[in-house]
Amino acid sequence: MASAHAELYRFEIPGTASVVEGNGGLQKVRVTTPGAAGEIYLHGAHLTSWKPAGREEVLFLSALSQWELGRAIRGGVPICFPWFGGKADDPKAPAHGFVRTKAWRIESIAQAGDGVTVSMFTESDDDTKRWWPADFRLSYRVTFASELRLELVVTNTGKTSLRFEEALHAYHRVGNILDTRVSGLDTVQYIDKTDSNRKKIQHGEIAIVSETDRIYLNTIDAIKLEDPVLRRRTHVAKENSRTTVVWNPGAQKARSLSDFADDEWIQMICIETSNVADFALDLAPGQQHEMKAVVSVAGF
Ligand code: TA6
Repeated sequence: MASAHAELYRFEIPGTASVVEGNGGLQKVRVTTPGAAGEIYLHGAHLTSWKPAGREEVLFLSALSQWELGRAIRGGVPICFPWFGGKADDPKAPAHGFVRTKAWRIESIAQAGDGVTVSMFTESDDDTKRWWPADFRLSYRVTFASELRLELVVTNTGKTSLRFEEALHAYHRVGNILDTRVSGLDTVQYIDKTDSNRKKIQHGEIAIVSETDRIYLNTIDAIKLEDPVLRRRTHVAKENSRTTVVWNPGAQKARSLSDFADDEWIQMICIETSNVADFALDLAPGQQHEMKAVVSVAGF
């Protein structure tokens, strides 16, 4: 065990980035820089905290989240890959794919302007091939600074083309979802997963009053969250992503989630930079695809 820890400690930057034991004994990288503080677990390369300097926590984390191997953390930014939601041809397969419950490894930790970039990776192995026969490598670069930059790079290391879905399933913390408004998707077509996957058109801003589960299609635009309770505007820009998922469980579904308190639906909204559904991606052997999200916040 000591050698494993030594393997991790060599990445530390004294006074800036340390590898520590987090919840449930799971290891995480804790970052403290002039631009921001934050943390990311090696379990699922799961980002769980980003606090820009002088501001409150931006990400939501459920008080009832489980912290154990084989279980996804509830909140932060789960990585969905290589499928989104249930696996179409295998109801027993884990929801949102298998990388959010996989042990990732640290590739590097490096200072980047007023922040720090933590890079992690994971690769196909016998376990992943139980569910999906492809050879792949995932690299995930998270830059904790006055803005949060997320870059997910998929490499096809096999000899045949692969088709995959991907999502950065980001849980944003809000003061009260009933007062929060989401803009940037006006006139965009979406799949309404609460209404038999019917395709509809968004008119104006999104207001959330009950379960909302929508895949917005063929949209490359930034999303804006206006939170009058926390007096905060959040901006989510993206690159190489053609879909955006918006999700809030509402009161009824919240009660059915064992790792989510009944009243927590009021304090969160998922804005998911993604390539899913009609916009799943094909990658030729040896090719790479990089999806990027950039989150910034301002007060008002
Ligand atoms: O992104 C929205 C969604 O697909 C919802 O349908 C809901 O299932 C949510 O993800 C959470 O999924 P999880 O498997 O993390 O409970």
